[in-house]
Amino acid sequence: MTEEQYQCIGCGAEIQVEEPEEKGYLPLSAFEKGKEKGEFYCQRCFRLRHYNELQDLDISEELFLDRLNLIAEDDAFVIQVIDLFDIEGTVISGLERFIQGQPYIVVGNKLDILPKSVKENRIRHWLKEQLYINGLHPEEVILLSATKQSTLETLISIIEKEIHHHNIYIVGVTNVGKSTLINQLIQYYGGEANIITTSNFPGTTLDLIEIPLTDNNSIIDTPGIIRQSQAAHLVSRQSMQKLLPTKPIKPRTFQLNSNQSIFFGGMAWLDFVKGDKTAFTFYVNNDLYLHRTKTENAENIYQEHIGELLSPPMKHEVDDYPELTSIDIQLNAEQDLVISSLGWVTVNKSVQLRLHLPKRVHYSIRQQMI
Ligand SMILES: Nc1nc2c(ncn2[C@@H]2O[C@H](COP(=O)(O)OP(=O)(O)OP(=O)(O)O)[C@@H](O)[C@H]2O)c(=O)[nH]1
Ligand SMILES: [Mg+2]
Repeated sequence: MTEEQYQCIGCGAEIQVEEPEEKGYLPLSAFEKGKEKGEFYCQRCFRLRHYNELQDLDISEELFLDRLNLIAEDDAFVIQVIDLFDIEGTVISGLERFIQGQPYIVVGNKLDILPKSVKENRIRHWLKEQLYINGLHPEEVILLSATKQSTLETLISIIEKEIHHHNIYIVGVTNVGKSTLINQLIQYYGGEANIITTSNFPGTTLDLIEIPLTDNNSIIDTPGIIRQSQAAHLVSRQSMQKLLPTKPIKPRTFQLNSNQSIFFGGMAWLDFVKGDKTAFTFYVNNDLYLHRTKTENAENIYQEHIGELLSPPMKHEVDDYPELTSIDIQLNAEQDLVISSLGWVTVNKSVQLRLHLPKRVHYSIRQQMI
């Protein structure tokens, strides 16, 4: 007996009725109903879409790499989506190697979370430079908000041109907004709203989802690559929402003297070790509590208040939260110190800093963004 295969249109997983803990599961009765309707949403997507509840799954990195290989073999045009809030954490610097010379562009998504005052052209120019530094030379760099149809014009004009010759693949790290973007495009081309499941939980899309746009060519959603170096992965999904902005960031400035420290909730802290009185401007989620204290008290305050005054992590997450290691940093005027998925801080004079951060979390210094 040959069994036909069905795919969940929410996440791309192959539908199965046997293992509730695995991806693509549907109880038999729901499976039969789906067959009548000709469309399936797996149980995990159903819960995510209706209750914003996520069933945890082990998601393999291999699958992602395997799918990237498919792109190299296809006649592809690639759109790499990155998150403007966490560029260093979401850029795939090996992309050119993976897709082996296929044409690609980069979309800087979530433009709406940058402070309202920023000049788009300047940011685009700056982003291009950052991409060059990472060894990427895309045909175009576009800034947009996948959640706002009105910002998609430039991208759509590129898609209109390329779709006649290529399948278009949307790739990127998890949670950058790939599926949100495809849903907008589906709607633009007259399809139903929000067909593909999206969520603020990383690892939502599980396999390729192909949306035919012409008789021959499709636009294809892909599962995101999971980056353990993003601080957000160290806490629960609930805490994650305290870290990742959904509204324009309101920069917060502190006039600091040396020997003062600032806590990023309980995720990390920064000591101002040496330098004249300086303005420190933080670009982090508006809901994240920034606590100022004297450096000599910082260690004690951290031990006493992590999980309470200093959160996230929340109280029940503290035991699993990794120890912080300290890193000495020289930060110059017009540079940003960036912490993956926490945000960044910038100064108006050269300063010597000490950053206390879990070892796994990626940080970097870059030319000032804003
Ligand atoms: N503020 C803002 N949020 C966005 C934007 N685009 C997507 N998001 C949010 O980012 C989160 C992730 O979006 P998804 O489309 O599920 O991301 P994905 O890249 O498909 O993620 P995976 O399937 O896990 O790889 C959701 O909460 C979206 O609402 C945007 O332009 N602005
Ligand atoms: Mg997705």
